[in-house]
Amino acid sequence: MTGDEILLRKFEGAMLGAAVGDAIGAPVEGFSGERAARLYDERGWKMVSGRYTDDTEMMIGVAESLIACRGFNGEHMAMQFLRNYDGSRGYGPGTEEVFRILRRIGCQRWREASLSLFGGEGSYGNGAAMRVVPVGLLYHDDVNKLVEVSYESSLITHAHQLAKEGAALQAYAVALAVRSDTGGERLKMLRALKEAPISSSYMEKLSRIEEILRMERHDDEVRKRVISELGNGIEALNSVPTAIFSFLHTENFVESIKFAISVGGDTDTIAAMTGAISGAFHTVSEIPDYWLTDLERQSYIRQLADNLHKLWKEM
Ligand code: F2R
Ligand code: MG
Repeated sequence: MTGDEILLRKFEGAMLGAAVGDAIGAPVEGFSGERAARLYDERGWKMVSGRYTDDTEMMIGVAESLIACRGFNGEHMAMQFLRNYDGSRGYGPGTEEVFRILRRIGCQRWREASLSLFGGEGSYGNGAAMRVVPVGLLYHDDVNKLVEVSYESSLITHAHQLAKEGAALQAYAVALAVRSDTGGERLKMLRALKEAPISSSYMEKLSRIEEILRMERHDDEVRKRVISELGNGIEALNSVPTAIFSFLHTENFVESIKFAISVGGDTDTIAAMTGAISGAFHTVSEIPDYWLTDLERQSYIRQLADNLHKLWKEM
């Protein structure tokens, strides 16, 4: 396989990996880790329905807009989010409020809508990080642009610094996974992540990841420390580091998704972000057919990945 063919498989792995993680996590969102893992153990880890949620719907919007505009255009991306919006996908209340504001003031004022939320500090939810995969792919070899577009695309719905940094960290993890060779050493990736422009809150989480990774493996203890020290919540700070850990701690795509589900909580988003990093690292070839065939709109998501790869080559 040529380097370019491998790269294409990494782009497809990231986009489809995110959607697969989202669809697997959705039916067990809010469950404890034990309950979520038990449900899937009983059904041999077959998907329940293959239906994706807001995570994938918004990731599709980011990809469609980057492709149509050949790069970031805030007004267009905000319009694309509104065009794609399906209220049955389980959006966060803050994001739905931003959509109402955007409909009222117009998408040309996309920079303003998210600023009024939560008493003016903006949302620190993980809604910007969960959809950022296409940014990590398109700018995988240009970290300054990657950070800039992660922040700008976050601002459409999430103005809080922790939400924007979480998105940049997730995009950078995807980019590093794209750049790594599949036999590469994972701890190198963790060291590289520490070079990202992130505040002490995220830096502290990355140090915790390193400590937990060094533990002698006793899965229940590892899981307990992940939940209490990294988190399994809806906040970017309590979910992006958990997704990074789920990838670093495991050997292949399937195990990374199983681990992400087994921490419980915001399972669709943690598994989506894990699936994006893991799929980018291991390539689409490692995502089992029994997950891909059940996934809603899998051929369209693959086509978006292919178009992002084509755009990256033309840039
Ligand atoms: N929302 C869900 N799942 C529940 C679905 C219920 C739904 N009604 C249904 O069943 O159909 N999942 C999705 O939400 C997460 C992403 O959320 P996002 O887009 O970041 O939303 P939001 O509302 O901006 O933030 C989430 C919550 O975090 C708290 N919060 C955020 N910023 C805050 C601040 N500055 N101060 C205080 N609290 C803040 C709020 O409780 C927000 O509502 C993903 O899991 C996605 O899948
Ligand atoms: Mg969701």
